[in-house]
Amino acid sequence: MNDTPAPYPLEDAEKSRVVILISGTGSNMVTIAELIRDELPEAEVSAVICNEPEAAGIQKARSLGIHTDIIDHRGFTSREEFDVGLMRTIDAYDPDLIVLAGFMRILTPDFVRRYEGRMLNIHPSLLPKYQGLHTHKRALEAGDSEHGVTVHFVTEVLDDGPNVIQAVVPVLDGDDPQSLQKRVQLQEHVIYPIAVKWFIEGRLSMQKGQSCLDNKPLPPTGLKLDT
Ligand code: NHR
Ligand code: GAR
Repeated sequence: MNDTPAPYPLEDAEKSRVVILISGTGSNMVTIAELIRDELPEAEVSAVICNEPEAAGIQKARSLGIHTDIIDHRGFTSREEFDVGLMRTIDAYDPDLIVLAGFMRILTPDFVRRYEGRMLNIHPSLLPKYQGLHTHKRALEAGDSEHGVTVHFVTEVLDDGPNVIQAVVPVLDGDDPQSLQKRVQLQEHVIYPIAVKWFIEGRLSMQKGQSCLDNKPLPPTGLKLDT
């Protein structure tokens, strides 16, 4: 990884390699793949890996000319076996960064430890609020006036790794989980590319369990964008 632009086009072997894990629509994957294609010549998306054979994101990755691997978790006898299969596939690409983009399987401690410090996730809430699933419904039921989305480093405990960046959105009268999700997703497509760019440029790191930008600790919320 370079923090100064190369004076000549990089050979493929010198590029930072990114592997993106998805389970569904793949809209975050597309924004990150386009960012890397258009703005980060020093990086490449080596593969998109998906655990859902029917996911719409697989075709989107192929249309972008990205290699895809499908690893259906139902073909494994346990979570551990699935994660071993996933690790083997990932390691074949020797990635510098692993991006969880709507990846819906909880990962085992052995898996997370292997990639700690180089695995990011986007979670649709203002972490530490609403870890786990159904975040939009939970924010509405709690009567929150604000909701949002967080990019964080992945650690062993679900949705608990240090925050990198957050975007806040208002909750509006008449919102349902779907309308709120749409507002949040627009911000996902803003903040995830920022975090990935920082990482590829060598500016973002996890040090002693904290997210650091240019070697300075970020606040516990991560960088906070208010919209
Ligand atoms: N794994 C670890 N160890 N740590 C994290 O922070 C992780 C993780 C795996 C995935 C993404 C995540 C989120 O952002 C993520 C973060 C799936 C579930 C879940 O309950 C929870 C959180 C996240 C992803 N999955 C069910 C399971 O049994 C399956 C649900 C389904 O298939 O729809 O794995 O919130
Ligand atoms: C995103 O909204 C992401 O925040 C959420 O899944 C969606 C995937 O959309 N992640 C989770 O809920 C993790 N538990 P996408 O496939 O279009 O990027």
